[in-house]
Amino acid sequence: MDTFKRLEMLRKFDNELADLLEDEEYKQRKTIGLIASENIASPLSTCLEGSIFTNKNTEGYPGKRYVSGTTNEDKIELLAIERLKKLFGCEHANLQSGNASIANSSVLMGLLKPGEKILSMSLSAGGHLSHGAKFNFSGKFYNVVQYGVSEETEQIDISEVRKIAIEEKPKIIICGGSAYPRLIDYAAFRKIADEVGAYLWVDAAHIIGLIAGGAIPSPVPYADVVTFSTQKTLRGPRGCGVILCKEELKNKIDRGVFPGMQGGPKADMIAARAVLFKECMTKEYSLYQHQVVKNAAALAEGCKNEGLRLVTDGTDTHLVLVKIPENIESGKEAELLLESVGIITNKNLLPFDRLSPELTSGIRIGSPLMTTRGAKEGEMNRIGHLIGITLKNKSDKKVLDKVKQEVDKITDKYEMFAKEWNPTDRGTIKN
Ligand code: DSN
Repeated sequence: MDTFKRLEMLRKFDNELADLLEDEEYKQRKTIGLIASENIASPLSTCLEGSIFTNKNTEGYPGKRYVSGTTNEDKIELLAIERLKKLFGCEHANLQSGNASIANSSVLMGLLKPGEKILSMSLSAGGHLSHGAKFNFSGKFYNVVQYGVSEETEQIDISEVRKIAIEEKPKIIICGGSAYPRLIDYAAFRKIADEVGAYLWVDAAHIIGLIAGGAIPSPVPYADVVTFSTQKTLRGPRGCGVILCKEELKNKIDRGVFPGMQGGPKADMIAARAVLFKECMTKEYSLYQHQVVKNAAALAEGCKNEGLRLVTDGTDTHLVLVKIPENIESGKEAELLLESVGIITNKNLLPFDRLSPELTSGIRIGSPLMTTRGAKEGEMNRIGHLIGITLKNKSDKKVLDKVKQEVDKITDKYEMFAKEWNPTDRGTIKN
């Protein structure tokens, strides 16, 4: 149902919520969205999210449900799994988890006993809280050792990872996370995992769309397990955690998800992802993902030309980590200042950060959402400049007003989902 029809129905019953829906639609349209984990969900998948499939209980797996009447839902789940296998060349896939943190917890539940050892990247180096942060399920129930990045290059030091792995003999090694802008050497991680007899798990939540579109290399040939969410670069709706794994781990992984971590999955969520995976195989999708990478490089260049310093001095992906300049006290101040001119970012810990996670010394920005709206390198470069101008002139109302006017003009130029990325508009669906 489109926003207009939803609004019409809501207005008859709940004005408060109708106002908020209307305001959200306006806000998303009139701001430059740069949060690296956000995107605009594909209309093909949102037409199934919240559809009639939401009425159906499907506890269990296709052919082994604990309820009856699941014929269509079985077909859809099997189709989604087949599409995942084709898209990523994996041996097995599970897409029942309600989100990627549940998928990540299910991997631990399926492969490890409580107290066994995890080796993962620390949060400040770009890891994720579900990889063993002390306040998360993973940190409370498992024995966690972590690696960071080199102080000099701000990138993973693979010899340091090997040293820790040999000393600590983890049962599982995790790479990938939420704030690492560079490519990861999966072959080197595989070698270390084999040397110490550990599973290799790649959390590809941020970069999975780039992988699906062939814009960066895939971890699937190297990893025992790959997990991801569907709302980031993949460009699906929020929610749904996917686990890809080797055939030999199928039963452990499936049991880790159900009954290990959750009960019945959402059938409408699975249906929406099934069509999304088909969309991921189109030419438009691949072009989009290559554009995301080019746009992130242009955004990084724009920031650098304004004198801003970047973690690792750039990016290989969709994501850029900006160090706040000296006149700004924290990432939090930068985030609020940028929001005041209509540029949406998030404060982010940097490697070796001296500030708390509530303040931070950096902001994280990314190109997926504005690329979905249709922006190309020239616009992204300009947006990088606007970030620099805003941060450098935090007390100059005239300058900030001018930036705001430019943000208005930029956002007016674009639809929420550019026609060029929609395979049904272009009529070129393959397969
Ligand atoms: N992992 C968090 C992020 O990267 O923003 C939430 O999805």
